[in-house]
Amino acid sequence: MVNKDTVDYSLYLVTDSTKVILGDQDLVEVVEKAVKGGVTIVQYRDKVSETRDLIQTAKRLHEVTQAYNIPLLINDRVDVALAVGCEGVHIGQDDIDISSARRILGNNAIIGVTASSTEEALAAAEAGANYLGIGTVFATPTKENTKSIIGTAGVRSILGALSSLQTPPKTVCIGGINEDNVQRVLYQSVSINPPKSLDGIAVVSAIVSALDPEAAAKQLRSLIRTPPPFAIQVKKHKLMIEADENHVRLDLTFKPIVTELIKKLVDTNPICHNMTNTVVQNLAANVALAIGASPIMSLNPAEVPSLSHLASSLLLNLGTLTPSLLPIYTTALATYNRTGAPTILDPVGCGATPFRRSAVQHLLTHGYPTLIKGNASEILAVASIAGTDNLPEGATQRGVDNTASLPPEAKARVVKSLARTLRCLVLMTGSSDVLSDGHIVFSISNGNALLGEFTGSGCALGTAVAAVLAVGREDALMAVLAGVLVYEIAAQRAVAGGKVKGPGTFVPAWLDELYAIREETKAGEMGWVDNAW
Ligand code: 3NM
Ligand code: MG
Repeated sequence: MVNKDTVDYSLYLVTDSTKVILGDQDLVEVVEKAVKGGVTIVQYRDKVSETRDLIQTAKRLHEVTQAYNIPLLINDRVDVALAVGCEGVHIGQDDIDISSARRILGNNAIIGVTASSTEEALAAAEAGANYLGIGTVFATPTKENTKSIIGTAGVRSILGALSSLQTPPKTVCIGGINEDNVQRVLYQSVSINPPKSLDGIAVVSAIVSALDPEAAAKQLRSLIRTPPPFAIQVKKHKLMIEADENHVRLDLTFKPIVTELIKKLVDTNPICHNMTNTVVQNLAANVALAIGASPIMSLNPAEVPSLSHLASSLLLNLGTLTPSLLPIYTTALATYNRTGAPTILDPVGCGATPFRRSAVQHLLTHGYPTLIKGNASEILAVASIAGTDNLPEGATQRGVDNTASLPPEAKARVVKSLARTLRCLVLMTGSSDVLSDGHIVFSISNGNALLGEFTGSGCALGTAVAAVLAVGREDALMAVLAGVLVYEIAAQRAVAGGKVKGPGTFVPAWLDELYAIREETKAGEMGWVDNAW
């Protein structure tokens, strides 16, 4: 007997009886293989067969699921569920209402409901749904004319709304989930504060269309249990002294951590894949070289698969992004996500045009960045796209330059809350740079105003940080801090040299100092970091 209150929703199989998905396979055989592979709950969804056949197939399916002690639910057809005596139904928004289904099937039945918005989710919870099928996450050929594609951000906001309920229903998400994205979907859809994650994922084609449904189910089960390779790693250092809720002051002991990371960069000379804008490619490559990385500035989609094995980090800079480049960036991000290498998203001018906003939304739907780096306007724009709570009023952006002026507390709040929402690192640059992993916030006040007097300095910072992250993924927060410090301390040293007259003389002097820090580090001299405050 299946107990409705202890059902395992982790790998939920929905069947399909159309030729395109099922092919010549026997449905019951496919389901049996899938259950053997580790499917934990099955929904018989058949929009084509006659009622007599529905009942017959459902009975055969029920024999299989009973043998494995997992529930069988019927899509839409309460009558079929009743005839078969299986564990329940799954109903869509246009099907029978929940309380009628409950009245017919009784208290022990499992009743699941499709929800694609917080309103639908809360209404179904209120009406007593045992679980929700949240979707459509990604557009899928399996179900045409889906109502709305909500992405992981949509799932996250539904989970956020449910988290306030005393006894929320269980949740799975559906639509385009497969081996490639399942870990990312589970990771990115978590709603923080209070934490609420999905109880499982529901798939059709990832299992039914697989060459080997048993192996596919087994693989999905194992992926569900494992955190994604890119899951952010932040070491806990005892050295940080919490100054107040939003700020962490570093005492001097952080310096060896930072210098060690730079030493590792200089010693290992990692390959860093930069997909950046045409304005700054040359400067960014020179900065990467000067600090000790080996940059590859390739926008070629044909090279992404091989570079993703060669390179230790990926920078995506949206400065001169075009519609034809966007799918290339998207594929690159997803490809590096599979290797686990750190990825850096620089959403240049994000709020400035609808194209840039939708590009960022697209990238965040189909991939995961380890770090999002931008000026105040850009970070505010990303925060609004990501649905971060409590944004300051009137955050706007013209062009690509920073127009947002925020008090330091507001900056800290936005950066921290975006990092929490997306479970990544966020760096907001400015006269003071603000960096957070969603838990702690650093302010870094190094640098020189001349960095703002030539084009591409912000983009080059993204490249510098990508270089340190390439060797520092096990200590990602400190790697970003190290990248910012090297870059900004070199600027201070360039100006302190006394020969800089303006931006024209600054850039070469700055490159010289980045190079000098690299050579000092190679020689074991770590004094450069003493300029950090
Ligand atoms: N319901 P696949 S999407 C059956 O959004 C179904 O409610 C959806 O198929 C919804 O795993 C969907 O092959 C099809 O993408 C999911
Ligand atoms: Mg339906």
